[in-house]
Amino acid sequence: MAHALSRMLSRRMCQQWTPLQKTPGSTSRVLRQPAGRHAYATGPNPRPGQNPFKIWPFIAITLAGTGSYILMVRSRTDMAPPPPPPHEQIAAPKKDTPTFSPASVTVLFVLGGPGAGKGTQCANLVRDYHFTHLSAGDLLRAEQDREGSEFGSLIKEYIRDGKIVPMEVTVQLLENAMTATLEKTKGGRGKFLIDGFPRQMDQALKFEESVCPAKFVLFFDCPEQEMQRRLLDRGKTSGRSDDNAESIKKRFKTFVETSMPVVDYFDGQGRVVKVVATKSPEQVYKETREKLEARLGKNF
Ligand code: UP5
Ligand code: MG
Repeated sequence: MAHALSRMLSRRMCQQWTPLQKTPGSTSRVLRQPAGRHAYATGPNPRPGQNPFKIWPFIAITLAGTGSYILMVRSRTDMAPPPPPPHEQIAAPKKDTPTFSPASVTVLFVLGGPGAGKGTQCANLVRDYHFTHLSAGDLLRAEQDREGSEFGSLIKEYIRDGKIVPMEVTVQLLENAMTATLEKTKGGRGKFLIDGFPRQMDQALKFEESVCPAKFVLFFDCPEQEMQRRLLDRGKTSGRSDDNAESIKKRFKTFVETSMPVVDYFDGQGRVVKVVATKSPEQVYKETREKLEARLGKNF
């Protein structure tokens, strides 16, 4: 196209060009172009059959114009706001009332540091009291391994670094799991242990506002040294990407800085049942049952 354009331009220029003439009556000498030579041509005379016009200036102008246009379009694209990250795109619309009513659905949050024994004690409560156990960590690991998940690599990175996965993902996974469980029960009644969640204040507020208010938090209190011993021991066989010294250190930091304020928040509302988690699993369970019965009655 550039070639055709330059040919057309050079043809037009040929028609318009008039060789310099000596001005009649003028005394000054006018530089006369040799025959067949353009006024602005600087190179040697063209050979016969050779196009005497320089087409490069026109090509340069055309290219410069095209380049500026591309730059202008690009700068406008750069100015457009970037699309929100995928996890924000799945955020459920803000709701005025929670999906599940606490009148028909009982939710206990189960919190405690990494390795405090949350999963171990939840298994006992499921066996004896028919709770449905939903571990946020397990749901995230399942989503991470699900083929085709758009959050797989994001979850993998967050868990390895002991960071808290963006709450939109976790809240949605929990709500989906609760819905699926309740669909199977007649009358939609359910008792849930939500293990390892909420780990951050915004998660707590979001869940209670849009999914279901919790009855209280069951908190397993265990010192770091004991939790580290348990996790390193489990890490020999668990295959969990975060059961190693480096990840454990990061998990502890996140727990102290981000998750303990959640426990303190519920404690300030009189909504924490605290259990000492340093003894044997059986002893910890005994204390757990006693404290839950005291709070909920014998047949909770
Ligand atoms: N053990 C248990 N009780 C014992 C006892 N009394 N005496 C001696 N040993 C005991 O137990 C851990 C180990 O200790 C086991 O070997 C057990 O036999 C032994 P377990 O019951 O598994 O403890 P638990 O508190 O459940 O430890 P876990 O490692 O699961 O806790 P985390 O809270 O770190 O893990 P979770 O799976 O909840 O989360 C993992 C990651 O997911 C987080 O770090 C985070 O990156 C991500 N996440 C989010 O981003 N958002 C969420 O909402 C949740 C998780
Ligand atoms: Mg666990």
